[in-house]
Amino acid sequence: MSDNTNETTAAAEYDFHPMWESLGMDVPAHDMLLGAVGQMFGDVFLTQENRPASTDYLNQVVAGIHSGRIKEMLDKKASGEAKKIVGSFCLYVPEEIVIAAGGIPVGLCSGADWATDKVEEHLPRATCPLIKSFAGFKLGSVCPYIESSDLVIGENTCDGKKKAYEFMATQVNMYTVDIPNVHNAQTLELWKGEVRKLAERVEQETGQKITAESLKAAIKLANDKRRALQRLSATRAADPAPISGLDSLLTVQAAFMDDAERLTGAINAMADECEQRAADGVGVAPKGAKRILYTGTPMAVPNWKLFNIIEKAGGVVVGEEACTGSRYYKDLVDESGETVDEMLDAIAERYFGINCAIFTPNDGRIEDIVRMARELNADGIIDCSLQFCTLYEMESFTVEKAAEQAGIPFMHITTDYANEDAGQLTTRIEAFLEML
Ligand code: BJ8
Repeated sequence: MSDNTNETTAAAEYDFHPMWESLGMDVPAHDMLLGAVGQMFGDVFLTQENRPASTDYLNQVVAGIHSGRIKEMLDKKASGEAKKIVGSFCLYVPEEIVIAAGGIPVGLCSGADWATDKVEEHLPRATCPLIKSFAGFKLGSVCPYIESSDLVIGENTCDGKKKAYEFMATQVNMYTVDIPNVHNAQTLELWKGEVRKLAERVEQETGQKITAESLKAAIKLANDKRRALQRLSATRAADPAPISGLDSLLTVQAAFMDDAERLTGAINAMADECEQRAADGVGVAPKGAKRILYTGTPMAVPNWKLFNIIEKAGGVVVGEEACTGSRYYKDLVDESGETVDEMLDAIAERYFGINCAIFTPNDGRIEDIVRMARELNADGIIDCSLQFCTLYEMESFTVEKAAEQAGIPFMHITTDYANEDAGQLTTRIEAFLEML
């Protein structure tokens, strides 16, 4: 296990341009993208006051996100330590299966507009920005994760993604998993079958059989990461909150890209520090700052817009009921299975509990929102949909009703990746915080 700090120091002295060129990327455009993200990261994250010192690890992750980390993965492949790099866009794709078959799982969701004109030659203009973004990153050749992915796994979730994957399959080596839309005993069986088919497809790609031993180790690795995230999340119930929503969001975003074992160590160090800060009454925001539970669509890197607005307006986000939040870590895979079959079933069961808005009804999500708001002592709920996301837009009415019944102030926001509405959002959020 290498030390990330050393790696990043080395990364600063290393010229990654030949690596990006070898991946077929548009290097000048990519330089521009990296420059913009670096600037944004500085403005959003490094201006926060009283951050836990252990969040320095996150700075290192961002510094190496398109450079040192990509090299690390490619080196692992070259040395035979890893067989293939496998990209995905959704929480429903089990990382345990990829790891157990010798692959490195990476998240490909993108949180910035890119090559929109090219995207609109293939996808409608009125498409959710997350979908347009991953298509744009591919068409603009600026994402080293998608360019280094040997296999990309899509999933039949929302209509936009489903249809966009038909286009993506013309661009990359793609396999799509079918996800049921209702939760019951029959659909669970269907889903277990899909998980098995996926395992076979990944094995075929990596050329490595999943064994009971490799699957057990992969389950433990992913569960350890979730346990660390659960610890960190629990510290956020304290007032003052020991860590910002921005840094918490970034921690989960990092979990889709960084080395699992190294990141788990770093998250546990953050949890240690935040437990101590909570005990000492040390916070990132003053005691009494208005506490927000975020719920809604996922926020892929570098979509930090809404959290930045909330926290710059004096609020503090204390939890995220989202795929870039609690849904990623709240449930563990049962570790008692001994055979590959038992473990694949346990994986299927765990992932079937992810409360994506494609499910109808989606009562589990509503219950989680109210439970989390109470457990984390939230003063209000901000529910956000990316523009043109019908699922989360429609479900926001149910969320609002549940918040009302629970007596928790609620606000719904629809936004995209552009900055045009930032001023208007700031005004609305300031007014919401004021009334809490
Ligand atoms: S399990 S939430 S990661 S599908 S925002 S692309 S839903 S139009 S991302 Fe998701 Fe998996 Fe569900 Fe989670 Fe479509 Fe909506 Fe866009 Fe979305």
